[in-house]
Amino acid sequence: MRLTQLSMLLGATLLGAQALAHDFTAGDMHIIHPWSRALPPVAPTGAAYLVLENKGEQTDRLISATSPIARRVELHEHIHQDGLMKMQQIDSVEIAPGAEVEFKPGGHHFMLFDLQQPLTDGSSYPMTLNFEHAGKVDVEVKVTGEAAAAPSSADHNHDAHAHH
Ligand SMILES: [Cu+2]
Repeated sequence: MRLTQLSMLLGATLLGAQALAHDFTAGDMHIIHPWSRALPPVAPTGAAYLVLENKGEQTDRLISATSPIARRVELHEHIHQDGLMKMQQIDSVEIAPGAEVEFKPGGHHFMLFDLQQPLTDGSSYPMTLNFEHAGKVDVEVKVTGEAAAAPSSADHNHDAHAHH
């Protein structure tokens, strides 16, 4: 009885993971699981993440991105400078042949400015990626609230100060 319940639970979890992972292919470029963290409706900016995999034999370059839900989308990276974590805009992201470049919190990300619709958990929105070789690729970005529960180090420091 217990085993049956467990396997049903596992099955559901696997199905859930598969539904969550979605991917897109354009030429040699494989784009895996574009996602955004859910934000309060008033948030003016958001971020998007994904994984780029170059299955071809020439270097490609992500040049820009656009989305109908944001007035402007920029490519950003995080850098450590004078002991601080800062983000800055970058012109392009190079994807070498066979390489996998992961956009993730604290690393490369798409910055969406002037959001035209809220990033609510369970919703999705279109984004167009512009590659030097693979060209324009439309992807669907899924918004998830999962990761929002993890406090950032900044929040943690703030709490620590408040209590001492
Ligand atoms: Cu940014």
